[in-house]
Amino acid sequence: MSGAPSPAVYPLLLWPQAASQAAVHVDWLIFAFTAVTLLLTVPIFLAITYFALMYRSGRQVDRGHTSDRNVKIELSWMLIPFFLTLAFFAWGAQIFDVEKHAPANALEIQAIGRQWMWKFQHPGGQAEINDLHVPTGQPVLINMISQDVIHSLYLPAFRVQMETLPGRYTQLWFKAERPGQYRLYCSEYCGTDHSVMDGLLYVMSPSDYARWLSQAGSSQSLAALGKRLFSNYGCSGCHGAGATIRAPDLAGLYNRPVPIDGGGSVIADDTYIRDKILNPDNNLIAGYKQVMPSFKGVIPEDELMQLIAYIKTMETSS
Ligand code: HEC
Ligand SMILES: [Cu+2]
Repeated sequence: MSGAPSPAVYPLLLWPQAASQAAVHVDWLIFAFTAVTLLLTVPIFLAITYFALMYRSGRQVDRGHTSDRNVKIELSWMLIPFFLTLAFFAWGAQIFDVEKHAPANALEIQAIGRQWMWKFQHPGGQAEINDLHVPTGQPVLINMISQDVIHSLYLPAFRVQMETLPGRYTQLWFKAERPGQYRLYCSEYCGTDHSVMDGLLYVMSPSDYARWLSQAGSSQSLAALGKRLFSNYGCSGCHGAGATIRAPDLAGLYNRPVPIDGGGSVIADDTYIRDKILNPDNNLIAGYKQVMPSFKGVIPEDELMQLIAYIKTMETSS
C-alpha cells in the first residue's frame, strides 16, 4: 500500500496527517483557538513582565495613579474576548453536530471492545481482530459496545474518538479520503494490557476493499447469521409466524416507537432491542404478558449485534 507512512516507522505520531476533510476542519479549529489564546494571553504576560521591571522596588518612578476610569476600555477587554470565545463555541458545536450525525448511506461496521482487543464485524459477516479494513469515499459508521469495562476507540488520523460502554451502543463515523494505513487505539485506560489494545486501520480503494471482503472469509451476512441465531435460540418459537404464544411481531420494529406498559413509549433502537433480549422485564410492552426469558449471560455481544442486524431487515408483512 502507498501513501501514508508505515506506522512502524513513526511509532509516535503526535500530529498525524489528517486523513479526512472533517479532520482538516478539526485541525483548523485547534490552530485558530491556539492563535486566539496566544493573542489573548501573550500581551498580558508581556505587560506583567514590563510592569514588574518598570515598577520594581527601589526604582525612581512616578507611583501616583489616576482615578480616571475608561468605561470603553474596560468594556472592550471583557466583551471582545467574550465574543471571540463564543464564536469558538459555535464553531466547535457545528463540528460536533456533524460528527454526531452519520450520513444515511454510511457503511455500518460493528465493533466490540474487550480486555484487551477489538473485534470488528462487516455487514457481509466478515470479522477481524484489532485491524479494520474500510473503503475510501464512503462514510463509515462504527457502532460499538464494550463487553467489560469502558474502552474508547480512537482514530487519530481522522480526529475522532468515542467511548465504548458496557450495556449501551455508541457510534462514530468518518469518511476516508486517501488509501493508506493508519493507527487505531484504545484511548481509555482499561487495565494491564491497555497499551497493546491497538491495531491498524487499512483504508483501501473501493475495488481493493471489495476484493478484501471477498477473500476475508464469510459464508453469510451479519443479518443471515442473525436469522440462524433467531431460530437456534428459540426466538422464532414465540416471535415467528404460527407461534402459539402471544408475542409482538418484530417485523418493522426497528426505530419505531413502542408503547410501554404504564404509559409513554420508547424508540426501538439498537440499545433498546439489546436490552429487551437481556432484560425482558425492563420496559414491559403495553398489552403483552411478560413471558420472554432473559438471555443475559447466554448470548454474547457479537451475536447480539447479528440478531439486531437481522431484526433490522425484518420487513412488515402488510
Ligand atoms: C417464550 C416466548 C419468547 C421467547 C423465546 C422470546 N421472546 Fe421476545 N418477547 C416475548 C414477549 C411475550 C414479548 C413482549 C412482552 C414484553 O417483554 O414486554 C417479547 C418482546 C421482545 C422484544 C420487544 C418487542 C417490541 O415490540 O418492542 C424483542 C426485540 C424481542 N422480544 C426479541 C427476542 C429475541 C431476539 C429472542 C431470542 C433471543 C426472543 N425475543 C425470545 C416472548 C418471547
Ligand atoms: Cu481498552
